This record gives sequence, structure tokens and C-alpha cells, in this order.
Amino acid sequence: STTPVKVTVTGAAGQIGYALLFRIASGALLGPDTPVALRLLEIPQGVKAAEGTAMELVDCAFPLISSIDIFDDPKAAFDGANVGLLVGARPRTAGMERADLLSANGGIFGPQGAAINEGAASDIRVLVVGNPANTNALIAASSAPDVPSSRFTAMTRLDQNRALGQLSQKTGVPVSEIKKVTIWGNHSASQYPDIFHAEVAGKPAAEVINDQAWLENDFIPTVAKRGAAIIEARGASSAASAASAAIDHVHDWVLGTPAGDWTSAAIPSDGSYGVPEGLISSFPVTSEGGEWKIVQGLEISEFSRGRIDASVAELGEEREAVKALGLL
Ligand code: NAX
Repeated sequence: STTPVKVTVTGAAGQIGYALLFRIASGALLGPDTPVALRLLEIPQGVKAAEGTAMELVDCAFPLISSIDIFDDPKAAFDGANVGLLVGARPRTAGMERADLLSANGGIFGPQGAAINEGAASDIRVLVVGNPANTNALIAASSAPDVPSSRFTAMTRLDQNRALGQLSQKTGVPVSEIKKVTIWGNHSASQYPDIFHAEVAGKPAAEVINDQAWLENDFIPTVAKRGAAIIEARGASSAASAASAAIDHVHDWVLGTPAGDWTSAAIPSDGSYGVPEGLISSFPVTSEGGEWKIVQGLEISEFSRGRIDASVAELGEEREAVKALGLL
């Protein structure tokens, strides 16, 4: 198609934004034949830096970019948007209580959800990256009552990709031959990376690895705490890998997941696997025709059940906390 797809990126001047925009512009998000109209949203203090990034985007002469517009008003930024990448958020600072963090982010994702409700295109698809991502997505969705809630998702694809990377390093098998890994629950330290249905070079992953101690004491904490390890090593939080995961999430949502595999995304629960309806929780998912579908019928062991329940309980507590703050 020659009509550009309008992609709105919030937090465009941040470090994930800096890695993300060039990948979008290169065609990695929507494929090599789809022109993109970029719409960058920043807070007023971030506009000048976003203008600098836009200058560099112009200097790349990307053939797929039809326009680049910069906004500090969510209503204008989301007007006609087909894809929303909600990256900008309020980080937790020293001494900040959870309620402060949730209400500061409610002040961002509530108005952005309302702006999406008011002016986005009817096919709008939203990925929330900014933390706490699952609950921010819930707030945005609840501020957009006219948009199907299935259009609001949160990112656990970075966790998924981290799990694939760890499994590849452990087994020596390339990522391309590792399938059906799942992230369950919240994008937080409570998440559960599940390899019990995964395949490594066509064999059950748990059999190939056959090391429950490695799974419990090494793999799961390494994946769940990878963000902190990156900060420790790099002196800054994950940026290029987060951007790459955001690209993967939206790419697969719009263009579909490959046959014989699945991925993970935090999507509104329909009650599957005992996850309370409406919570935006990570599941094993496939995408077809632009819709995520939860992979059904997986057997959940007692070990997995405990881990899933713990992460889902945390999501329930976050939902109660934002309800109590009047943000839902
Ligand atoms: P930065 O602090 O580098 O950039 C954030 C940008 O957002 C800033 O330029 C800021 O001005 C802007 N911003 C703040 N409020 C805004 C608003 N209301 N509207 C528009 N823009 C706004 O952070 P960065 O490293 O890019 O990370 C962004 C978010 O991603 C953080 O919340 C971070 O916690 C989260 N992450 C989520 C991950 C995930 O897997 N879901 C992984 C990576 C990352 O940690």
C-alpha cells in the first residue's frame, strides 16, 4: 500500500526512542514496502532533543519515511495514529513509593489513552514499553472505552528474547532453532520464563537441558534480573535490546507469527490459565490477521503454576492500587 502508516512514538528523545526510530524508519517494524509517517511525542523539555533525532532521521534519507512530526500534546500526536509505541514514562526515583510511581504514570497513560480514544485510527494498535508496563497499559485501555481493549498490550518480548538468548548460550543451539518459550505474568522480577513447552533443535528443552537447578537458580533469575545486570555493566538501562523487542512485538502483531512457534506478549486476559479477566498479563501467543490469540491447552505443572500465580497476584495488586488511586 502507498498510504503511509502513522506511527506515534512517545518518549521519542529518550534512549529507547533513539534506538527505535531508526529501526522503524528502516522498514523493520512494518516491512520493506510500507511507508511510515512518524509522529514523535515528547514533554516540552524533550522537544529540542527530539528535533535533533528528527534531523538525523532526515540525514539517513530513509526511502520509507513520508513525514516526521514532533508534538508535546498527546491529542495532536495520536490524531489518526495506526500504531502507538508508548515508551515515555516516569521512572522510579530514590524515595518514591509505589503509589507515587503509579499515580505519576497514571498522569501520563490516562491522558494518552484518552487521546487515543478521541483521535486514533480505528485500527490503532498500542504497545506500552514504559514501566510499570502492564499496569500503564491497563490505565491507557481504561481511558479509551471506545477502543477494543485487545488493542492495548504491554511488552514482555524483551524478556522472551532474553530467555531465547540464555537458552541458546546454554545449549549451543542457535536461537533460530529454539521455539515455544513463554513469558508469563508481569514484566517485573516476578515474571516466569517457562521452558517446559519449549523445543531446542526439535527436542523438548527440559530434556535437552535436564538440569532443574540451573533452571531455578540460574536461568529464571538471570532472565528476570537481566535489566539490572545491563545497568550494572553498561551504566545505563537496556535500550537497543528494548527497541528491538518493541519492533518484534509490533511486527508479529501486524504481520503474524511464524507457523509452528509462538511468542509472548502481555495482553488483556480472557480468563485463560486462571489469570483474572482484564489483567494485562503475559501469555504464550500467536498472531493471525492482526489479532493476538492465547495458545490454549498447555499443561501447567505444579512448579509452573506456583510461578504464574505469584506474578499474576502482583498484577492483581497493581490493579487494586491504581483502582484505589482512582486511575481506573
Ligand atoms: P529515557 O529516560 O531515556 O527516555 C524516556 C523519555 O520519555 C524522555 O525523553 C522523557 O522526556 C520522555 N517522556 C516522559 N514523560 C513523557 C510523556 N508524558 N510524554 C512523552 N514523552 C515523555 O528512558 P528509556 O531508557 O528510553 O526507557 C523508557 C521506558 O522504558 C522506561 O519506563 C523504562 O523503564 C522502560 N523499559 C521497559 C522495558 C520492557 O521490557 N517493557 C525494558 C526497557 C526499559 O527499561
